Amino acid sequence: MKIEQVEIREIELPLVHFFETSFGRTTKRRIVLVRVKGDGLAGWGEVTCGEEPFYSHETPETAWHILRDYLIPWSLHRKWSSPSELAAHFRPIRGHPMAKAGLENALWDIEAQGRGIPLSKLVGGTLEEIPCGVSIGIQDSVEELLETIQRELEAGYQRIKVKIKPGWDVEILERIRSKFPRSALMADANSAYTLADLPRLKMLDRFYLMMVEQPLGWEDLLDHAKLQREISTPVCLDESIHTAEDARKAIEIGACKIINIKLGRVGGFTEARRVHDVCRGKNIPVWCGGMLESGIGRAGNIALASLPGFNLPGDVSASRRYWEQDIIDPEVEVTARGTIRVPQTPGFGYVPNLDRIEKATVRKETFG
Ligand code: OSB
Ligand code: MG
Repeated sequence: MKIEQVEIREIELPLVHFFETSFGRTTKRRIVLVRVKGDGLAGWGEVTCGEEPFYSHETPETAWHILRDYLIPWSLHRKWSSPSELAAHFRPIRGHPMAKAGLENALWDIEAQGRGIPLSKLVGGTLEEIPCGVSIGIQDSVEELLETIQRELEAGYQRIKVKIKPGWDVEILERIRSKFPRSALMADANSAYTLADLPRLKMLDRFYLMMVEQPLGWEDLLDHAKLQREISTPVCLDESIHTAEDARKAIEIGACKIINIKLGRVGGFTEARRVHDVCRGKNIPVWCGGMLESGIGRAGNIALASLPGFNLPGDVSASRRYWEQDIIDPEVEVTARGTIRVPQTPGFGYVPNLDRIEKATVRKETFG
């Protein structure tokens, strides 16, 4: 496949409800989309970074810079025999996995279209339906949180994830457990604690959570291993796992019992599949995380979550939880049993709504 043209654009999409984590509140997403033309086809990818360098160092601005000045010049007008070659070619550029994933994943879309098969099949997916959970941000009050949980459980979602931070943790979980004693529940701290909080973190064991996600430092493995020895709740790593090598090391030292795989955080499908394979070989369950993606990134997540090792419900949920109107047709919908059907049409399986994308665009640059 030859890359003939690359277009990057930034779109702005307001969230239907704000999303708050230990690092802050988001009300409107700024999303960089990548469209690649090659072999007479067009493929799409999404850069999943946050607006601010709080989840990771990447922002729409850094992604734009790295795409424009490195990734696009390094790949344009060249021939690639597989999208995986791109990941290897980009290796000298340190970091910036989300910018890399935006471009690489567009190539996977083209490759799937060219072969006339769904993206999920191309990347090795086997599930036809993926189990879904929801990630619920910090709310203005516990009552609002409890109402939201109730609504999502009624919609059929198979597990609830709530965000925690010091001051919004044990008391909140107590309230949730007294109202929903039997629901599959987990908590994500987005690195809001340190080992000095060990007494507090030990209290989490009272709530028989499926797991606690990324309680400690965003690049830490060692302290997570120390913590895991002190608590019975399984530790799941998100922020700390950037590569398959990170996953191997984390598992080896006992830093986690579960891993959240995000396409952007690990740099695209090539590395995401490697992380999946390492975990599968060690019997470590994985699930697909989310980054408040538009339909384009969401479609990639659905394909990833169809791989055989994804045996826990992920954070991939319906478009309508995020957007008034998504930028793909049809929108992503969730069945009453809390699953998403993996699309079976060639490519990423949904149609980008060019009209809506154009209306949301705030800047655009074309290369080649
Ligand atoms: O830590 O998983 C996270 C959103 C933005 C940044 C980090 C995270 C999240 C989520 C939301 O939990 C997942 C989603 O619904 O897309
Ligand atoms: Mg997380």
